[in-house]
Amino acid sequence: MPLISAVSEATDVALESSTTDAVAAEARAGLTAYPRTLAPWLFYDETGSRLFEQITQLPEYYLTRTERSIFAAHADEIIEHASHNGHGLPPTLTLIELGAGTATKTGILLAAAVRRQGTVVYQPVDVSVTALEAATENIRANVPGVTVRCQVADYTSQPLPENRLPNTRTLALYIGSSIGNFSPDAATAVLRNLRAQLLPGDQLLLGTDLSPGPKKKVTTILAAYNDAAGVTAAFNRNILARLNRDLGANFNPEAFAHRALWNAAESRMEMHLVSLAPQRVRIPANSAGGSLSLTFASGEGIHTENSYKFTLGRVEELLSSAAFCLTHTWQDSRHHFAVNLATAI
Ligand code: AVI
Repeated sequence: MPLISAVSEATDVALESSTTDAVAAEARAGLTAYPRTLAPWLFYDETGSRLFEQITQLPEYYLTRTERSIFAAHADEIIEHASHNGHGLPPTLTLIELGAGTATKTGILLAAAVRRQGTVVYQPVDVSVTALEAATENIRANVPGVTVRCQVADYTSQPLPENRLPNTRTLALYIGSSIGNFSPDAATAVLRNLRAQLLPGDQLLLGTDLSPGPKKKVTTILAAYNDAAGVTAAFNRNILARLNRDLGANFNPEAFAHRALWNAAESRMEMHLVSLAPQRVRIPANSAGGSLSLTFASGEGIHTENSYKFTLGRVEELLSSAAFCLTHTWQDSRHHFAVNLATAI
């Protein structure tokens, strides 16, 4: 398994050109469809990843803070339950993290694993080399006893690290409610892809943002996606700026308004970019096809993201659709967020 320091420049260049091809294909498919869409993975270029880090620190964006508080309160218990097998010597956990980003919250769980078993192997998986470098640095500096083995991969389709030692069990972390950015069918497919690479008894820790309820108002959710400082608006518009940078398109991102709406029927937040005036945008010819001339009417939107919010029943249903059995759920006292532990069956 390549350590991050061994990721060569050649790998970086190959990744960059395959990413540009994927951006070109996605932009063509989404912007010529009706209604127009752009897939949310397009948010996360360098600028977008930086803006997302800022979002996680906003007063309105409760998700990251709340999940971290659940880890801080229950990390030892989570690791204890994940390690438990009811008989004999408990297995040693290896932690794999899907879409690890900079792994800022993961350190709490890794420290608990080190307390329980002395040392732990941590395998963050992410498409971003920069994010993996930051994750490695962060964990090496802050959590002694952790061996970090990075993998540059798209966890939705590519295989996960495979170097299991005897009497070890995998604890896969899929936290941050990233699962909420997939449609129900795609979420099942992502978890099935993960399940296919695990053994029975392996564990999954899944972070899910919760649906509105007696203690969680829709206005709280809306504010998280429409912050007063305008960082989420900048994050949303960056998707157009990215198409300008990567594909030479000529979007004026400021000519599109950021809209965040609650879709109660689907239990999801939606983000859109709405054209403020009639306008024409050009994308030059690229690997996906000839040049595109796009006409936007005033008020016409591009749907950029869904962020599904879950009931606990829905979490259980989703997990079982991918052959996982929900065993424990930890929530904050306001029932905003849930951290769910499930066993691969
Ligand atoms: C990464 N993902 C879980 C975030 C979310 O809340 O859906 C992305 C995001 N979109 C707007 N703000 C944050």
